[in-house]
Amino acid sequence: MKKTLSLTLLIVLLFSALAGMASAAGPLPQGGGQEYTVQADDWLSKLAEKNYGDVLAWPVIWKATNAKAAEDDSFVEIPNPNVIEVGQKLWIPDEAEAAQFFEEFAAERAAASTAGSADITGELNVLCVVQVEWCEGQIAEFNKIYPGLVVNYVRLSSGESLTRLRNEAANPQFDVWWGGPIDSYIAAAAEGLLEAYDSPNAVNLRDPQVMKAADNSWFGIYIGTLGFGTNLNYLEANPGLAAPTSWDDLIKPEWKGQIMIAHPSSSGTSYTALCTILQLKGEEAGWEYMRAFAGNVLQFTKSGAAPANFVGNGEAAVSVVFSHDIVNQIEKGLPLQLTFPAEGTGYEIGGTAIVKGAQHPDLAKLWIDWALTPAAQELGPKYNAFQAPTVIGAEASRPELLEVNLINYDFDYCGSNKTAFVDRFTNEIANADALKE
Ligand code: S7P
Repeated sequence: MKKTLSLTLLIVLLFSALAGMASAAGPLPQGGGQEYTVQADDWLSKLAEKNYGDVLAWPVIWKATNAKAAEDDSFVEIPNPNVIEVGQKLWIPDEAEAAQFFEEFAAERAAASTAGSADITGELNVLCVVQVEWCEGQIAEFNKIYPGLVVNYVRLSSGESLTRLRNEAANPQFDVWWGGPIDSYIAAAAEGLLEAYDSPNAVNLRDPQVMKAADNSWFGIYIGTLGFGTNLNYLEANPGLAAPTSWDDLIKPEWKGQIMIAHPSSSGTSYTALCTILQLKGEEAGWEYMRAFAGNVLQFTKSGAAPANFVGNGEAAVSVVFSHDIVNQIEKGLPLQLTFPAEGTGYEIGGTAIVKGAQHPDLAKLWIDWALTPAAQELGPKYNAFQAPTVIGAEASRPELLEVNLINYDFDYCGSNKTAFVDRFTNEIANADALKE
């Protein structure tokens, strides 16, 4: 199955939780529910979409079937919702029951956040890809529930972190990789750099089909959309100009030398933008566009979020960055206007994974379990990180960042072509010799 997350799904992510689920659903079974026998190629979220018009209602069928199994021998308990067998009997509850099951499930997941333990000791090494403030904040929060652990971290951009994992494959220095778009995780998994882990908290994911690897080698922990951040002072000084609202605006002559973006070899943000263009325009026209776009770029940076800061400080007029990183700079007082391309923008699912051959795999598992709890995922805004969470029971701090026109971003396509696309960009469009730090 292709890993894509549709606009509908993203909108549903925001509005279908808890009590909203039943009213947002489609043709709910009426009059006490019904039995269903599993067919080949069925999975719970697919059945949830068919019966309730909402892929995210899958926990309802899971919970309802397990409740039936407790009182009726013809039903079998489903221990792992990702595994259902052909011929197995499921229970599809009616509207009222479905809403009740969903509410119970969400409350249960919120309450199941890791309790932690002071007795666990040791050292955990984290390869952290989000902004330093969030890396440090998240580690401090983890340490509150595991005070006996010494947690070390290094912050690198996505591409750099993937290179680091490749270089250290024979002697891994990191236990856990946290943050950065899953394109890099898909590439890393294909190269055997990640360790599969069947986390008990993967059940919290809103859509496990899309938000984790089928083999549990990585998990999605947040969602972010690409946007444009334009310097308001520049617009004021150039009254004929308006902030761009289309990818095509960025290749117009008026923005020559006024655009900043990271280089896709180092940055996951920039790679998301590159792969967005290749999907929106098709590969041939996409590469042509990238050539014109690069002609308007003042300078490529190493870090994906940095252009928002540089542009906010007047070094250029427009930055192409994840929208939550633009919001971060606006919150800090920089004069930026956030806009989105009307024809559609790309987005990320941020990932986390255990590194293959990690020296402290059991401690890495504690990190992953915790990262998949609503409590951990709701911490972002405290550390100026405004991505949307991926787990049930955690609310998005800035839902409006997802309420934009999104392309049907194909993570498998972007992940499996990452090395080839980055090499082509570097060889044919712009080398990575003098990236701005
Ligand atoms: O700042 C948070 C964030 O935008 O950083 C990640 C980003 O890929 C890391 O930066 P690079 O572009 O430099 O790789 C995103 O996953 C995350 O949302």
